[in-house]
Amino acid sequence: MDASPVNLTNNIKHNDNGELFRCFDNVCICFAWCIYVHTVEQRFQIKHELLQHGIELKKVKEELESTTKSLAQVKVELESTRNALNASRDEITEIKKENSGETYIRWGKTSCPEESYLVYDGYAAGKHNDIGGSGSNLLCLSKNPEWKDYTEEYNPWTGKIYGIEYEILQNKPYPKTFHDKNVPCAVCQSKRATVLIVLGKVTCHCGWHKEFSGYVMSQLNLNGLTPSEYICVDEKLESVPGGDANQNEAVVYPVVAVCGSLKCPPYVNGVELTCVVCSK
Ligand SMILES: [Ca+2]
Ligand SMILES: [Ca+2]
Repeated sequence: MDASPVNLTNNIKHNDNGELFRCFDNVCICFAWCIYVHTVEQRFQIKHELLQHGIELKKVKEELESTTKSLAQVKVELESTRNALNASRDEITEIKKENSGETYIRWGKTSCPEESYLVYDGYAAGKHNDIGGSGSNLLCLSKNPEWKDYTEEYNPWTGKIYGIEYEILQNKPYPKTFHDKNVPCAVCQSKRATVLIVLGKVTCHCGWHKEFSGYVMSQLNLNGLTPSEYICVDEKLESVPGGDANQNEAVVYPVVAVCGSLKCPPYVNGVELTCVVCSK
C-alpha cells in the first residue's frame, strides 16, 4: 500500500466514506427490521383480534341456536296448550249440550239410554191399589230422601205413597219371574230439548230420536179401584233388590187395547199396548 500523504488522505476519506455507508446500511437494516417487527406485531395483533371475534361470534351463534331451540320448544308447548284449550272448549260445549235437554222417567230401569244423562235412579211409587184418595200420579222417588220437620207417630190425616209392584202373572210381554217384584225407575236427561211419549209405537216418528221403548202399564181396570196414570215401562225389566214379596200395595199391570171406540184395526182387542219415548 502506498504510504504517501495523498494516498493516506484518500485512504482516510475512503475509510470515512466506507464507515459512513456501513453506518447508513446498518441504520437502514435497523429501520427495516423495526418496520418488519412492527408489521409482524400488527399482523399478530390483528390475527389475535380476529381470533377473539371468531370466538365471540361462535358464542353468539351457539346462543342463537340455543334460543332458536327454546323458541321451538315454546312453540310446541303453545300448540299443545292451544289443543288442550280447544278440547276443553269442545268438552264444555258437549256438557252444556248434554245438560240442556228435557227429562223423562225410564220406568223399570236403574240406568239411562246411552245418549242420556242419569239424574238419579230410585223407587217407583204411587197410591194404594184399592184405597181411595191420595195422589193419582206415579212417581220416581229418590233412594236418598231428605227430611225436614216431621212427626213419627201414626196420623190418618195424610195422603200416602207406596212402592209399586209388577203384576204380570197373567200377561205375556214380560218374564213372569218379575211378578210381585218392586219397580225401579231412572230419571234421565235427554241431550235433546223435547221429549215425547208415544203410546202404541216402538219406533219414533221421522226426525225424532228413540230413547227407549217398552209397554204401557197402569192400575188394574176394575170397578172400585181408583185410577193411576199410564206409564211407559222399559221392555227389559229390572227390579228393586229385596222387594220380591207380594205386598199388593201400589201395583201396575200391562195395558191392553179394547176395540170399540178405539178403532180396530189398526188396534187389536186384548193386545198389550207398546210405547216409545222419543226426543228431538
Ligand atoms: Ca213386591
Ligand atoms: Ca202382587
